[in-house]
Amino acid sequence: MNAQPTPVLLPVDLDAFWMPFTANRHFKANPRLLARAKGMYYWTQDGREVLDGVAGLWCVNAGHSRPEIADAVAQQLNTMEFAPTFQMGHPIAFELASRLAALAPPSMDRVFFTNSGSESVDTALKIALAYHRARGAGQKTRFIGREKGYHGVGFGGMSVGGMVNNRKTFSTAMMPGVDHLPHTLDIGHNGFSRGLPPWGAHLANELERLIALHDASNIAAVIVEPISGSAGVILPPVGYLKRLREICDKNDILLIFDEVITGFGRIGKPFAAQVFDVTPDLMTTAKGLTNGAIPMGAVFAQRKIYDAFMQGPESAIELFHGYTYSAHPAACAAALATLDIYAREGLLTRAASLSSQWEDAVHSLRGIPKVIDVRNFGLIGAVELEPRAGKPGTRAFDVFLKCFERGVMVRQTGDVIAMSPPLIIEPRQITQLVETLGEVIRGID
Ligand code: PXG
Repeated sequence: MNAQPTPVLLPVDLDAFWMPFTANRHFKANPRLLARAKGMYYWTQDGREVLDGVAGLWCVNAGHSRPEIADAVAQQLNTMEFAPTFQMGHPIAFELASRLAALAPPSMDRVFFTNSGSESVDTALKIALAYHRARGAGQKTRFIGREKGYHGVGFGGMSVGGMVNNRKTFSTAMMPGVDHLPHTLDIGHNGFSRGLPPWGAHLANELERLIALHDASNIAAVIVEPISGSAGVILPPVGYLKRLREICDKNDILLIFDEVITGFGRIGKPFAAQVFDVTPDLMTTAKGLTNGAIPMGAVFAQRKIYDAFMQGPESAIELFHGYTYSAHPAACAAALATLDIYAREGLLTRAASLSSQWEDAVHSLRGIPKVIDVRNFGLIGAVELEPRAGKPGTRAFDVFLKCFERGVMVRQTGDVIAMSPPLIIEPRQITQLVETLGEVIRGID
């Protein structure tokens, strides 16, 4: 990549922007400003090249600044910048839904559009409640999430999520009627597993315990990420997801897969449901849907769920839910252009062909002092560091900062460094990413 650095002026004032999920004071004292991006790289405002090891935030699967997407969005904005989708429609919304349905597991061919992962999750939870009610089982209202799960920051997603920092401040505002399965991270049994960990399928049986406690007649749905991302990459033990599916089937409970990070090729097929051969009832997506270019999310529903709503008078609204920007024309244009790129460049299956090199690369970090686990699947990798005594998270945060100084962007959560590069990554860039990370970890106290 030999793009010319364009000088970008430092903003005069960093005070007004209240940054999300950021240590604002630390950042504003030491700003890391990104000014441009192309392909596998960002450039900082002072012109330094930074290899993107995390696809922005798990979203830029086809690499940065794709002109096909920019052109499609520009053309759409010049043709019709907005059109309502409440009691109206516009053609590319329907085209996009059909294209998405064709990528999804066979029976998941109904698509509800949102603007983010958080909205997708809240939408899926509401569809689950309304579905049961539509079939005369309106008492099925409880949800089951999982410890360490991340389902965005809406009240619903936060409640079924299981990350304590995201929950503790809002404890009294949690949605009622939610239980959590145990998470599946167990370094003692599974440390340094390559791919899926062998131990832990039985943890899915905890669902039976919760069913025995509440009775299946009260439970609407179970929601899990097939692979947890935000919590520091937690993989499903071999057989675990199939077991969850079986228990849900037996008890008339919907299974929701949150595929916000695993969707759109991250682990070698369009969706994790296909990789793990487990079809959920609802699937939440966002991020890679538009390559991160325009905010958009989508909830995929089994046809039987949609059909359950299509009762009653034909002129009546079946689901009182939707967003002003559901299927926004610019987002639809971005998504269609993104799907074209994915198809043309084979990106939705590219992670499968790179995954063994990726696995070898990330596992080469085993043996470095302070590395207590390495995890990988598809084009996802994580390195867990021993926390500093009394200062959890600071070691990995320092690794993140040092990597950025050395021209590599990784993601830090707790004492875990996560990596999820754009799916266009080349083998030499995998080497650069992992070698830089290894050198930085070796040099950190
Ligand atoms: N579900 C999952 C599984 C996610 O990973 C969301 C829902 C929420 O999406 P929105 O678009 O509302 O942010 C996410 C978001 C990280 C990281 O550090 C992960 C996310 C966002 C920011 C950082 O891994 N995932």
